[in-house]
Amino acid sequence: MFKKIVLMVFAVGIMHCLSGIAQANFVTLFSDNFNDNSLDTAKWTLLDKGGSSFYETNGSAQFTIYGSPDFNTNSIAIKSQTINAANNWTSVKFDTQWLIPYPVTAEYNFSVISGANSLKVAYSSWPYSQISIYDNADLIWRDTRPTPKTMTPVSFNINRTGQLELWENGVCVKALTDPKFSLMNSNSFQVQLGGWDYSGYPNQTEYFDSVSFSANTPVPEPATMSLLGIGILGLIGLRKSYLSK
Ligand SMILES: [Ca+2]
Ligand SMILES: [Ca+2]
Repeated sequence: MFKKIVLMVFAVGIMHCLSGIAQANFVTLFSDNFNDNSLDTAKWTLLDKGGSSFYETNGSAQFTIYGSPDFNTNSIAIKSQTINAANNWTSVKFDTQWLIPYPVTAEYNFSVISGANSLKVAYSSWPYSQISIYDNADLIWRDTRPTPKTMTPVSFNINRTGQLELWENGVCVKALTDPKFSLMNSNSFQVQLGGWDYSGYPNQTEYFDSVSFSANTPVPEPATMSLLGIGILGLIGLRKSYLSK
């Protein structure tokens, strides 16, 4: 009986995620592998509010977060250049790998941003290890979850219809649906990676690698194109018959 329930839950979870985005055909619009030991300033702006540090080293982006009870003076992040997606995108996707080997009290996060709007995924390690998704300042989901102690692929998918999916290591962690999520009507994006800490605990480090942002944009299929062609021919025919009257 227990096994049956587990299987049912598993199936529902997977179906929920697959129904939206996972099978889409994404084209990469922005990427960085952090492999040359210096931050590519054509791609990124460093937002260092003080006390913390950023290095591109050993093939990854490394943030060492120093705590202080003020986000505005003690957070650190890198924010990407503007990434433009075609205005008929159906889903966009942020992919990376991240590693938080010794979480203590800090929040470790990444965001997809458009102007003043953002969707953020954050691990916080105090009072216990949990993961949260925020739409602007609103917490829209939170659950307990251990931080990734090895470099772990994560994917945050945003569907135009208002479905968000969070994947970790190829497994759907959470799908949320609300057509009123911000970013649904945006065509230009930025991604941001970083962290901050409320406490005074020093030297909490997180790593990111293999960042990419991609979009799925529908391409008319041959069958659709020929239907479109027949439609246009039909219209021409109608116009001709109208004019000949
Ligand atoms: Ca670099
Ligand atoms: Ca790398």
